[in-house]
Amino acid sequence: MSPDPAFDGEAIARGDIKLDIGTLAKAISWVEDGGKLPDHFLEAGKAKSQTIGITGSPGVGKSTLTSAVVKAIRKNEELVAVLAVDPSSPITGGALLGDRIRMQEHYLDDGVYIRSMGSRGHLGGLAAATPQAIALVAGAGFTQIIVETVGVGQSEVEIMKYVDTVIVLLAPGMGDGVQAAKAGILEIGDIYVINKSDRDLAGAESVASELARSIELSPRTDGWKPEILIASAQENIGVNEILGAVENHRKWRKSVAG
Ligand SMILES: Nc1nc2c(ncn2[C@@H]2O[C@H](COP(=O)(O)OP(=O)(O)OP(=O)(O)O)[C@@H](O)[C@H]2O)c(=O)[nH]1
Ligand SMILES: [Mg+2]
Repeated sequence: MSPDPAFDGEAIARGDIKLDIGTLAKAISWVEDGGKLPDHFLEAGKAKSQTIGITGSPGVGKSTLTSAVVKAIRKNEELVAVLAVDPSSPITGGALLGDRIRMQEHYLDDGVYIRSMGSRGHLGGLAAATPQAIALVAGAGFTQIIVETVGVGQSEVEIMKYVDTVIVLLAPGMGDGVQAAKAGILEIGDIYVINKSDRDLAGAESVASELARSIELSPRTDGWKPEILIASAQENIGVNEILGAVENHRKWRKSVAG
């Protein structure tokens, strides 16, 4: 589809097209279809929002954790947007339905904006649309933004470049997965969360220590030491600690930015 001619990047940036809930949905479709916002608008969006990316294998609990984090953020009355990015398949009914169910307690809350984004067949397009969608929701006043994406390939690594803090979700029994995923998601995590610890605490601890060893062996060149946390999104265990780690990372980023 070609971008909707009713939209114009410069007009949005100037504020001539007001970003309210109704326009937002259409404007995000417009960037998905290839519409382009000016760079200064993207920069402004970045400056006024805090973005958290949540990635990890299918079914690891990303949407459940997102929902728990949204709930925690809403306690402070802050506006929060969720962009659920699904690059895995053009037919996404299953996963998106899952996301809907997981997030349904927030659907009646005006302070929460939830939007699914699909690849429409080309992954590069989704990676390009993500920072623009972030700028749009930021422009509409949603200053806390969570981007959920399935961590299976290169396009997710790309998408995660556009967020301030990346949370990589793992689950017990994924020890081998940690090895296998090393080249991919293990490069991008600022925070690692071993979820589903309610099911297998010892298993979660063993994934955590294996991860700690891997990180020890190949420390990051930027000086940030990724935090490793054990949680249960479903039981709401460890969610405040996760937000604490996000805050630590934010402070660190500020300190290195000078
Ligand atoms: N026991 C347990 N189950 C969990 C936990 N977190 C999520 N689940 C369950 O795991 C399943 C998948 O959860 P989702 O939150 O949809 O996982 P997801 O990573 O978003 O899945 P996709 O978006 O499809 O990749 C659901 O049945 C959840 O109820 C947890 O902490 N403990
Ligand atoms: Mg999900």
